[in-house]
Amino acid sequence: QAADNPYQRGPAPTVSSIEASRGTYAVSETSVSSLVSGFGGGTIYYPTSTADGTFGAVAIAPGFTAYQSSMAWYGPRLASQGFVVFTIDTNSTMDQPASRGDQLLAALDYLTERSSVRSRIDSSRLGVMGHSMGGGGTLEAAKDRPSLKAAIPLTGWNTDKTWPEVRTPTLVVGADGDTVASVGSHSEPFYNSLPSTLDKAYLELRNASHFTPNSSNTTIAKYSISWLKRFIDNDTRYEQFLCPLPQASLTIAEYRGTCPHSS
Ligand code: 9J3
Ligand code: ZN
Repeated sequence: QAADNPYQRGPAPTVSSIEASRGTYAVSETSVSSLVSGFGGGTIYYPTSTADGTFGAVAIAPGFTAYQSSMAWYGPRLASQGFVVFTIDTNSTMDQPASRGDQLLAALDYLTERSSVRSRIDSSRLGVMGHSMGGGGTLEAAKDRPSLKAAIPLTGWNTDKTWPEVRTPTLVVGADGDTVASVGSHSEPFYNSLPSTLDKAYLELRNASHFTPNSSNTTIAKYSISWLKRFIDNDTRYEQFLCPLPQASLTIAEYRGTCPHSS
């Protein structure tokens, strides 16, 4: 760990390291019972070693009718880069975005206060992610808890299109071919309504669908890792992947954002 940033974890990143299927940390996992209160249980993925001190943490919610299994690939992918990752089930698969936001926050509280890995977590450095209604819930959680360091809604869905209240650096991920939560009705207004002074970005995946975030995806992974590292760990070594803004490409239909970053 560098003396100038006590939160920095892992080696200096490269394009290959953020695109890789795994980072440098071996990962362990532990299940959390569905009988806990406030959310539906889940799976915690965490770096096995305690030699590098504590880690930031992120809770991840699935979409409408879906389970933690739909988000399982993020567990080892992100934890191996140096985060504690909690993929959750919701109390009911029918829960709406506001409830999913409350459940993400309950999961973070469980993770930092009661879980078996609580001593491995820096409870001041937390983030949220989610798919579809879980992405809508991600915005709800950020709105309700401004101390969160990073938020990433993935093909998010919400009837609330306006998020000027958010103070958490937010990476909005949309899919160009999404017919369930079309970018024109969801991700784009979400991004546009976030404060112009906020560190925010909009990544529109090319040739992608509403369900693209449910399978391993290198573009989602590399920018999610960079966003979490930059804003949960304050790791400016990852700034190079976010600013200047990534160009449109075979996998990126559009990328917008606020550079340079202000936090
Ligand atoms: O979580 C989602 O996949 C939400 C999309 C949806 O079906 O909303 C309509 C009620
Ligand atoms: Zn609103």
